[in-house]
Amino acid sequence: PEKIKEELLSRYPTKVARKRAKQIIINKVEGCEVPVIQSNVRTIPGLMSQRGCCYAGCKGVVLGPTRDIVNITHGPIGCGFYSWLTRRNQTDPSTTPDGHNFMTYCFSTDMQDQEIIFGGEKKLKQAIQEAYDNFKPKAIAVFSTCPVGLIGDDVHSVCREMKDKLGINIFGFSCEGYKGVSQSAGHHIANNQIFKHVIGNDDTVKEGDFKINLLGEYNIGGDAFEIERIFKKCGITQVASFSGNSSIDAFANSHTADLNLIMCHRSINYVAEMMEKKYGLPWIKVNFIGAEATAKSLRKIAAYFEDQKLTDKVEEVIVQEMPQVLKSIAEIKPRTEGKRAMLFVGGSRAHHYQELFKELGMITLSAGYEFGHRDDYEGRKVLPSIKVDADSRNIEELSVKADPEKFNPRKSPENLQKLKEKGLEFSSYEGMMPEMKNGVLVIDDITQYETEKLIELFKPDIFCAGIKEKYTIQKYGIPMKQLHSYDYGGPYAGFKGALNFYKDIDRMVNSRVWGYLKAPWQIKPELAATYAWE
Ligand code: CFM
Ligand code: HCA
Repeated sequence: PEKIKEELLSRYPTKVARKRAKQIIINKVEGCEVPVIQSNVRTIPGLMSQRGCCYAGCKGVVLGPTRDIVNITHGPIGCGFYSWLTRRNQTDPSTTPDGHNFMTYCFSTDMQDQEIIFGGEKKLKQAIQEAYDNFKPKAIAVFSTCPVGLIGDDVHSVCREMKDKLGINIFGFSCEGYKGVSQSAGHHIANNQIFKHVIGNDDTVKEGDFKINLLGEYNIGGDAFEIERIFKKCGITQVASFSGNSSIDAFANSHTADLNLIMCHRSINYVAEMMEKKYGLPWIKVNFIGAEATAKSLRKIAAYFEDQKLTDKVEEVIVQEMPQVLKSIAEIKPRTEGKRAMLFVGGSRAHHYQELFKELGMITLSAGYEFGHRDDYEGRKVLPSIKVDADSRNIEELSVKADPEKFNPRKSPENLQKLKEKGLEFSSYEGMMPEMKNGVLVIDDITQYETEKLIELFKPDIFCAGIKEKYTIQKYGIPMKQLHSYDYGGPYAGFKGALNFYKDIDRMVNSRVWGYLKAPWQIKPELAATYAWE
């Protein structure tokens, strides 16, 4: 691995190589210690990154999947258009009484030179009015793109004014694309505003046993539908989902649940932390990617509620669901065993999906996040040792206190302690590195150059990344799976999702078609890129 790392760095100018060396780490697990990996820092200008922007993390990721908020992008049309359902986040409007679903629309102020020069607040007001007149939504949210911050439009005062005028919930996000080093900043901004403007607005206690919220699950390719199916079967009541298949009323009511389940910690941990402080709901980490991981997560939920009926039901559901899974593994694993995968995605899937590959007997050769933080790699216990730099300080940290009326600790400290002693961990998760083999490369914010180099050196059996990486990888003759959108597939979560994944991966790694492929630059050498400093 040292040689490979050297090789990856050898083409970079010295200063660049020195920086990248801190983000390309050879994994070494000693007890529960792993090496430090630099992450959540600026991409070096000139390097081609997989990352997106702060606006994408706020509007596209966290709020995009909510069906009944009119999400208006204040900015040039490209930003709204790019974040318009490209994530394959699905929704089921039949579960809201008014049937509102605005996700199929793309709302934007379509900013022009005129607004850049004279300001865009007037056009934003008009857009809010027009959306209200046409759709009568319960809520309107406004998302700032880069030019909004640059010209100084005050979206928050526009939102306040229109909220008073129209009498519905209207709130804005200062999630200009450049606000942070990646999407991650946008997650934090989204969490803050949803917490300030929506959560806790409706105290109605709804019927149902074992009330949970599912945080950090976005219903890509229908994942949330499968998870909801399993919850229902187990008798677990989902109050709110942040934010796959979600509605604003459920957010407003979410503080009435008794437990927060966190799936993608990276994008939504802030909401869980703030809800615990203000309302007293504990949170636990879950993962529904992988059949075993799904079973384990259900058992954790049952352990929390300490109810024999629920425990029995969960075991019954696992007994019902697992045989198909095991049958499929028995059939497919002989063909996938020992195949080698690489995963470079986002801030949690590069970790979660290693579970599914493991179930197929496959090996993870190398993995990394686009915008994960050190805790996503090394585990939550490193949080106190993370240096807060100027870029992170730029993102508001809300100060949250226990609500004088609504704070209600769901379990006594003694009870929590007892559960901990039984092995149920609260407010905690392992990072990706402690769960990976020694000697594998863990690479943060991988560059296009490094991606191509890894492919040349390892020729993995499958490479997982996003749309921008897809076609060069395929042209190298390597099967490529998008772990963001799932290409055209999914769901991949839960028990049924695992079955879909096994089938899709089997087809990909065992197809011979890729071996026949020649990249255009292998046929016409003049197309092969050379590097400027060569
Ligand atoms: Fe969480 Fe996500 Fe991800 Fe993410 Fe994303 Fe996504 Fe992702 Mo694309 S919230 S961190 S910002 S699991 S959009 S549904 S696939 S990069 S790994
Ligand atoms: C985003 C969304 C994205 C992009 C995926 C990709 C998604 O970051 O803006 O690069 O293929 O999941 O749709 O992560």
